[in-house]
Amino acid sequence: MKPISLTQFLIEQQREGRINADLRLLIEVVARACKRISIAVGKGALGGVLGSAGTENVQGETQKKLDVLSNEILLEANAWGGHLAALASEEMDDPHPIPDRYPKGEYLLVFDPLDGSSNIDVNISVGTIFSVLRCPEGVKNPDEKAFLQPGTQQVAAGYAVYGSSTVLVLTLGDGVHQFTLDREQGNFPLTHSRLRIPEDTSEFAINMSNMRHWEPPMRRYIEELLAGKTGPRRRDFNMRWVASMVADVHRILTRGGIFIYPRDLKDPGKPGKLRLMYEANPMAFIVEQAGGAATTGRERILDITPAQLHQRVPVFLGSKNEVERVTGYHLAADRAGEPA
Ligand code: AFP
Repeated sequence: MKPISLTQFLIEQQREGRINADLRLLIEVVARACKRISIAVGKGALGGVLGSAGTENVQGETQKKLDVLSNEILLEANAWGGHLAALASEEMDDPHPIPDRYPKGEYLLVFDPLDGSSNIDVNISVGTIFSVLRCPEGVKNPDEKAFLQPGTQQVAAGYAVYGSSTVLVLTLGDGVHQFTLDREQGNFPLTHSRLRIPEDTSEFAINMSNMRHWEPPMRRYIEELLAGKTGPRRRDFNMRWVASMVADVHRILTRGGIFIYPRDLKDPGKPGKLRLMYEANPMAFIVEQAGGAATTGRERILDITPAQLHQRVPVFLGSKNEVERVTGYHLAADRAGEPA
């Protein structure tokens, strides 16, 4: 049987009363923007888009030409449709208002236009991550405060991976679904419904080069995994680290695993590398919807009320039993009053 397309899937969701017409349009527009980004990424050196743009984003990170282009594609695609009240991007200091010449809608769109961008120039998978919130009632001109809602308030989240194929993974709060871009037809057929992350895993993803900066419970957990069959876990574990969160999370959704970017003490003022609103919240929503778990090592990511748009958090997500175990190690160390 021919798979249904993203458009058909969304129409069915609307008929079943899960989404309204504006949210359907929003997801369609984001998917179309991802298709354009996928084309730009796929051109590589031929598109003249590799390399640095010579600018820095709000986090002080050097922007790649494709970071800037992807951000522009998402802004332009979403500004005029009438479904959004405002947008916020990892690449912009402040929320982006909808220009007055366009109608405004009830949703807020938050995105990381090109995650893993340090991998662009070396032809390794990168992606786009997005999250959709409702604009608080009565707010006509949403500022940063309107966006500071816990992840439990997300009405949709998803990501695209621009890899050997382009996939779009989406949750509307009722399971996780995967669509694959058909490059000839230009549409996104549904290729996997209701993805499930196995509860147990023997695969972990972490940047081990930071080990000397980790907190003791974090070191304990990884040392136990590394000890393999002869250690307390009594089995061998394998490690993978793409350094594009989208690609690492996609692998975990496909075959299980745990992804960790812990707090480290290199820069004690920074509670982690990854951004709560652009990376951790949408991925946590997706992972929980697929039966996995997502914490900061201490609390559920989706329960955090953000204090700032560009806030960072430690991230532990994926196969439930491993996330619960390492979270348990952190909580036990806190209870015992162990110094960090
Ligand atoms: P870039 O977008 O700057 O490449 O960062 C990617 C990322 O935010 C996330 O996608 C990776 O999991 C993580 O950083 C990789 O961080 P390290 O370079 O410290 O391993």
